[in-house]
Amino acid sequence: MLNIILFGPPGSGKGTQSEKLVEKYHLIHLSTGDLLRKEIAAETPLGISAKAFMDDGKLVPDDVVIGMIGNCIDENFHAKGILFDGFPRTVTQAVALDLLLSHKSTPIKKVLFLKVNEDELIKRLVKRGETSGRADDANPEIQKRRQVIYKEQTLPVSDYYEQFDKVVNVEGIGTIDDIFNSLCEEIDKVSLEVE
Ligand code: B4P
Repeated sequence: MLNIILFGPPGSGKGTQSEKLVEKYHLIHLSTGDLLRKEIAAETPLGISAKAFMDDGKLVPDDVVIGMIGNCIDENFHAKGILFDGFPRTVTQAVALDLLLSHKSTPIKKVLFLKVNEDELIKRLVKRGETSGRADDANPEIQKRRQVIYKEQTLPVSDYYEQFDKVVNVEGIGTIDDIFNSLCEEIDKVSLEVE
């Protein structure tokens, strides 16, 4: 399977690029942000507990997210590959993901790290906030908190995958199409190995 992680800070364009990548490579798109927002909209018990964390700019607890992703991997085991968007966001989640995939003998092939500086991230999220209706976009203080939490809890995930030589840095500033092309170049290198 062609299993890829799209990694980067909040607002780096993971969701934007994922939509284009899954279409081109016929991958399953697993976005924990989207899955959690669906649970919230359906007012499930999981959604109700996740909402408070997300609205506050905090990460949803690992056990909740890992359980949710475990079910999705089981359901999509026969897919051509999975694009993980916004997951893993902690080293605990990364270790759990490796374990889940090792049961299926289908490891992560590459971690594509979208590099965007903090000023640009805040600019993008303020703009997204004008239309998204997301509570975590509405407040600059919450946006700053998300960037702090990213540095403390999520950035170490790239070191975790670095030890297995899986991380590739991709410039995340530029036009959406140029960034997409850079990501495709990297995926093409691994997709040849998978075929
Ligand atoms: P997510 O839904 O994953 O979203 P995100 O990090 O805010 O944004 P993303 O990087 O996808 O950026 P986008 O394409 O929208 O997370 C939301 C919350 O869910 C988390 O804070 C957390 O609470 C919870 N959560 C999710 N996963 C979790 C997990 N694994 N564990 C625990 N909690 C979890 O792009 C941003 C904006 O920039 C858009 O408006 C876009 O149009 C614009 N943009 C994109 N590319 C651009 C470009 N090249 N130039 C200019 N603008 C661009």
